Amino acid sequence: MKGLEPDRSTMPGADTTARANVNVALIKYWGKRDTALNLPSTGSISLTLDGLWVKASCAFGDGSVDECLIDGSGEAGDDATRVLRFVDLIRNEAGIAARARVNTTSGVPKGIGLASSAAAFASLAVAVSRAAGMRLEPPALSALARRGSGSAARSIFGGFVEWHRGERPDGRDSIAEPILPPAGWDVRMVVAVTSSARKAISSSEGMQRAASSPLYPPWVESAERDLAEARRAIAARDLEALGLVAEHSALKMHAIGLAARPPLVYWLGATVECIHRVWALREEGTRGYVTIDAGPQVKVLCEPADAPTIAGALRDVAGVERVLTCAPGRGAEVRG
Ligand code: 2P0
Repeated sequence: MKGLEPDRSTMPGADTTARANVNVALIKYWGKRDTALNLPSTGSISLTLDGLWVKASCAFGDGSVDECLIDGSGEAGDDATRVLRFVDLIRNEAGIAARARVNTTSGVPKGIGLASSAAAFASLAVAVSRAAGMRLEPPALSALARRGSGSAARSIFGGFVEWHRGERPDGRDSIAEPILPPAGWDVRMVVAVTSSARKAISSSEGMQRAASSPLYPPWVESAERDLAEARRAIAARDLEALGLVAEHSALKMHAIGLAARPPLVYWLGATVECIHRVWALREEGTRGYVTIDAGPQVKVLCEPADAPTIAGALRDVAGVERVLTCAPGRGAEVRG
């Protein structure tokens, strides 16, 4: 990968810690043009959120095997396999052979559609590449994080972020870039958790299933229009314009699943109730706009002043377990 210069000041063996926040897509990534490289069929636009983070530490040493601790557990499993495959990729890029000790701690509930994999692979990209002696600029870190989990490409940056589809088969141009820093537009994302159960269908599997839907080609064809509308709305700090196109992108993504074979429905009853509650508030003048990812949680984009009203209304919906309110967050960073 271009730009991967060895960092002479960070010798292999040093322990490096990095932290990254989750992001929520306003214009969704749903489907891949290359599954091995996590190259998306369309671009996407997201908001990185404060307070929902994953921390990763890595050191390379002379152990005989790689070690991976996830939230204090060293058990082998799908998550550890995925992390160690990512470590392997970076080790190859760095041209080293040493074994890795990796430790991740999550401040986000995993596997419930709160984008923990985005924060995990963004923090791992930073920590593991530095521990391996590389010093990568943010665009190269974004391309690297994407290999772990597509949406992780966006969590390298804070605030509003666009991840470009790219045209190249090798994915070098499929990287994210910041649109507005966290302080550029103070909005809130209210998150209603309707289930803490791990989802049955992963995003990767959901995206494969989406390809069988007759609504998939129109999704790809309409992506550029949605992206342009969102870019314009962000530049103008126009909450209504951004909210309406974000809501449209999310509902269109879930409509693909309804029409897929076999069908895919991530929503629960409480998910639908939350949508109606937000729309009812909007009729009364409290502006909130819904987005939903690969799970049953409902996220609502709004002005800071309206967040308490929206959070209170969602807390009252039967089936809502808890409600969080997040401000725009920072990009991935090295922590001492
Ligand atoms: C997004 N999602 O844009 C979309 C919307 C979920 C719904 O990116 O297979 O965990 O690792 O590239 O990044 C979640 O998918 O999937 C996701 P992989 P990822 O945020």
